[in-house]
Amino acid sequence: MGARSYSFTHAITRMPGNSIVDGLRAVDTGTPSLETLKAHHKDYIKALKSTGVDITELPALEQFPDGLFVEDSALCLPEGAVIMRPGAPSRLGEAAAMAPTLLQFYDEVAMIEGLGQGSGYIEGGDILVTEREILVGQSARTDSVGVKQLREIVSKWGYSVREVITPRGVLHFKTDCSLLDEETILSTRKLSASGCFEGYNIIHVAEGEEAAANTIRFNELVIMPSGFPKTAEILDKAGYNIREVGNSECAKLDGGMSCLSLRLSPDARN
Ligand code: CIR
Repeated sequence: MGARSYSFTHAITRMPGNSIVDGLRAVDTGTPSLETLKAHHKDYIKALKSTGVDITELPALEQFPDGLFVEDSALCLPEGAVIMRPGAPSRLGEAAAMAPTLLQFYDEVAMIEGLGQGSGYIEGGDILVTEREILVGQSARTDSVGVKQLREIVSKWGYSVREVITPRGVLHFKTDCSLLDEETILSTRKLSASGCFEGYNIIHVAEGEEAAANTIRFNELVIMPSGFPKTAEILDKAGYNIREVGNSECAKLDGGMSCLSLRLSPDARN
């Protein structure tokens, strides 16, 4: 097994439901087509599967329009999983709904608990796990209390958590960056300008292709949204094995490649 930050044996996805048309979005750019979204989702799963992993495909949860964006509901590490506490009130229940599935994989499933008044919140889209640390971007969905709770849980498993800032107006930290390998991050210029990736190699997405920053390194593949030819060329020239997947419909809901799966290697503890 290679680097633990991008080597996975399993992934969890959730089918989009009819309620997807009610999914959250910062700006309304039109109603997503369920048919096209389903076709893209199928291609996405095919790309994951092509690396030889087991995929758990969960059924749609109509009561949660954003339920297909499973990444936000949990953080999966080899040692255990942590159920998030989404900052979007309509998404709170999605996290709890993921617990039974995670319990099939892990002995240890921890939870970011509500603390009554002053409760923290945190979503998986704000968490970037690299080979040396866990970066968590404070955002409109993730606050310091949530980050502190996560730190308390994962430090027991030997991880260090660094709190950074998601740029204003950007939904999640990983909307603007992705891990490419042990040392390398793909980022927008806006995010890297904050200095949060000091000590890493940075590859910038091409100008005007900021939406290409949300990709995933998944085993040997870099799965990226289609329609960003300049960034695809940069990554290809840098030696990455790219797979492009349509994302036009999820993009209407501020979703991308990372949001659509939980990626895990539950048996990779050493
Ligand atoms: C939301 O606003 O919560 C969803 N419409 C999109 C979530 C995207 N998730 C992610 O980037 N991890």
